[in-house]
This record gives sequence, structure tokens and C-alpha cells, in this order.
Amino acid sequence: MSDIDVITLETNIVRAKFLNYGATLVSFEILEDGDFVNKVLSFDVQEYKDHGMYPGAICGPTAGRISDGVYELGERVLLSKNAGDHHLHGGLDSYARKIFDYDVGEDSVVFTYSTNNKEYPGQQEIKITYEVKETSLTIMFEADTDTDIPMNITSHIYFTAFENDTVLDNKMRIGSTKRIELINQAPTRVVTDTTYTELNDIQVLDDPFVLDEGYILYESETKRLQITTTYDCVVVYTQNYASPGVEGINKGICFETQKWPNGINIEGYDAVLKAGEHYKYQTTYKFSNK
Ligand code: FUC
Repeated sequence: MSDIDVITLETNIVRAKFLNYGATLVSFEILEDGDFVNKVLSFDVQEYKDHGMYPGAICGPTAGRISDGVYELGERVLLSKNAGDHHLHGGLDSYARKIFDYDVGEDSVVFTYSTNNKEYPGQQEIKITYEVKETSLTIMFEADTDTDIPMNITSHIYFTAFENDTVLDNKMRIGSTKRIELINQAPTRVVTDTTYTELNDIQVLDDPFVLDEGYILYESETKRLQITTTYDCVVVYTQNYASPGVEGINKGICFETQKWPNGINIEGYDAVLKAGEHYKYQTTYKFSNK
């Protein structure tokens, strides 16, 4: 584990830690009444290696499940099936499992990674920028490729329940009127569902929502997280399984902003990053008191 570095960014009100392994966000602490309060689930550094929850990690080339681990783009590409019948979060050669180069600025850190991925064809250049501004964290996802591939990069941060014991005690609103229905866990077709148009109690979720407007609100009685994104989808995952390093379930909630998971296998959706095109999306997480 000696090749894993911990990188710290500090402003007058925020202290954020990262790993070059998976370009991971380890902690995001905000100064509140004289104390630093962590807003994400954090683990010991050694625990991040190959962790099944992908805590804080950058997942790609394709986040979410690729149905039956296969897609066709000129040729038929067979991917590893690391989640039952499906390929998940970039599979066995995921960006989440790679050591990135990095460059630290005053209030930002830039991670870069160049890969001849073992599963996806071609050469990819990945650039992830984290930027801290007051109580906000912005993540910029950029990529280039020399071969057409489905590209869908997300961040797998687990946000805490704030002052509650479980995230299910909080409320959420998504700028969405449609979700992508799962069949045998694979995102398959878009259905209209306005369950989350208004603020609602959170239920157990592992579901993709199509964003009409790029925002999500997540809040407790006293705290609010407002997420804005240029992506057109968010997978909301409520940490539904017990895992090493967390006591119990539903202790964290992920808002995996991304393109449509399995979009490459959904008719009419453009999931492809073409050779020579530049991939660029960004998501901002802003914390405030209510
Ligand atoms: C989410 C889910 C998966 C998985 C993983 C750790 O993205 O979609 O079901 O358990 O995180």
C-alpha cells in the first residue's frame, strides 16, 4: 500500500482528504461551531483497496451496470461480469482500482490517469478535478479516447445521514419525472415516475433517475445538501448491504451523477464517446444549514 498517497486540501472552513488510489474522496469536513464535521463516510486508508462499496471512488469507464457484460459498437465487446450477470463500475480494470497522478493547487486537486484498459478497446486519458469553494465541492469529469467507447464516469461518495442514525430518516427531492426501470438489476427502459418530484422520505433505493433539471436536494431537519450537475442522470444508492468499515446499512447515501447507466444498450440513447471528442461533465455538492 506504499504507493497510496493521502492528499489534504484545507481552506479556512473545509478540510478534504483524497487518495491517488481511484482518485478517491476520503473525507469532507466542514467547520461548524468550532469543530470539523465530516459529511461523508470515511474508512481507514488500507480498507479502500478493492472495497466492494467503491467508497468515494471514481468509477469508469462505465459506472453502473452494463447488462450481461456486453455491448456492440462496430464489434461485439465482452466485458467482465463482476456483479452477477452484469458488468459494474468499470469491472475488473476499473478506474476505481488505479493509481492516478496528481497535482495539488490551493483549493483544488487534479488527478490524471492514462490507460490502455484491459477490457475496453483503445487508449483513454482521464482527468478528474476536485475544487473546494466555501462549503461546496465541485468535481469535473473529463476524458479523451482514441477509440469509440461507451464512457460514463461517476463519483461514488457516500454522504452521511447528517445528525440522524440512517439516511432513510432524511428527505430528498430530485429534478426528475422519469426513472430507468431495472430488470434483473440491469437498467433497461425509461418509465414515468414522479415519486420524488416533491420532498419525500427516502426509501431503500438503488435506482437511476433521469434528470429533467440537473438538481437533487438531500436534507435532514437542520442540514441541506444541494447537488447540481450537467449530467442527465443520477443513481441513488442507499447503502443497502453491510460492508467492512461501516456499522450496519443505510448509513450513507450515494448520488452517483452520470449518463444513463447501460445507456449503450438502451435504444436511442447516445452513450458513446467518439475518438477525438472531449468528455466533460461537472457536479457540485453544496452544504448548508437550514
Ligand atoms: C451502487 C449500486 C450497486 C452496488 C454499488 C456498490 O452503484 O448500483 O448495486 O452495490 O453501488
